Amino acid sequence: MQSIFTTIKTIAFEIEKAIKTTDLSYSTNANSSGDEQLKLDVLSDRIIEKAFATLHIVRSIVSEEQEGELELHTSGSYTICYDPLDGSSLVDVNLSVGSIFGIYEGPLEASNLVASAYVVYGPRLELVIAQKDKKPILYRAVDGFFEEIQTIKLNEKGKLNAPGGTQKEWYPHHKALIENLFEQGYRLRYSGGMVPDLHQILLKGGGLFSYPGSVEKPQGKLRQLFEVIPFAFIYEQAGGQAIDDKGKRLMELTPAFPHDTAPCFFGSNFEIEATKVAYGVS
Ligand code: AHM
Ligand code: MG
Repeated sequence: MQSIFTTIKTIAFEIEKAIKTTDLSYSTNANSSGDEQLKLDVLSDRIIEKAFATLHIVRSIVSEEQEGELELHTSGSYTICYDPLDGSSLVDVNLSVGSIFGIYEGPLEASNLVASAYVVYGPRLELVIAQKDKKPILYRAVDGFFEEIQTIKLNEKGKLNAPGGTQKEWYPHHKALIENLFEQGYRLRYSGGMVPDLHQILLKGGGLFSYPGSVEKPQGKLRQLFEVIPFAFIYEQAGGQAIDDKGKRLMELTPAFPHDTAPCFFGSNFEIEATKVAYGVS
């Protein structure tokens, strides 16, 4: 597993460089979710595929930017599901973006996730790695190397509220949850990039990040394998919770297809309990 983390560190430096040097025009393709792909999405995807192709313990990879699973080494044990450049449409306005990695051993379901990691490309380059039975660890790039900075632990209750989705499509009970948190003094912190938004809540002690379902999109937008499950694992390892709109742990999800999405709520315990009450699933 260490070789996977070492490879992710190398990938982080390469993608950071690509963000700074690649033009921001569209490629001629769309991905499986129908999003137009930037040249930068395609390049980040290639960087990751090329890097994992050299690692024999990696059996296969599944990318948000590609249709299905790509076999790499039949003798390998791990499948890595990744979003090469989450929030890439924010690069042109110079906001932070990220890469997300879920490392699975066995069939692609949340209970088989053994580790996850994300990279934040912001004013500084940071990496968080989570493994079973350990608090997630924050690393920061200094002079071309990642230095360990701290372990990450959520407080029981936070102060931040990051509500995703389109407000006019929110269900009334969801709107009530979000408004109720603001009435209690929570502050809005939402950039439109799930990596920096979830990172901020983790490092500032807690709060709620939500991306709900709606009448138009009952299953929300965020993808289970590459986005939802890797972050659910990190939030649980940090002492928080991560649930869907039925109050089920996101770590119990089994996607039917690689690009399946799910409504999702990540937070410290107080805010997730409030979500369960608002959704009538406590
Ligand atoms: P992407 O993988 O195409 O970049 O989409 C994921 C991003 C998340 O980072 C963010 O939370 C969400 O999309 C915001 O989407 P929207 O602005 O459509 O609500
Ligand atoms: Mg994404």
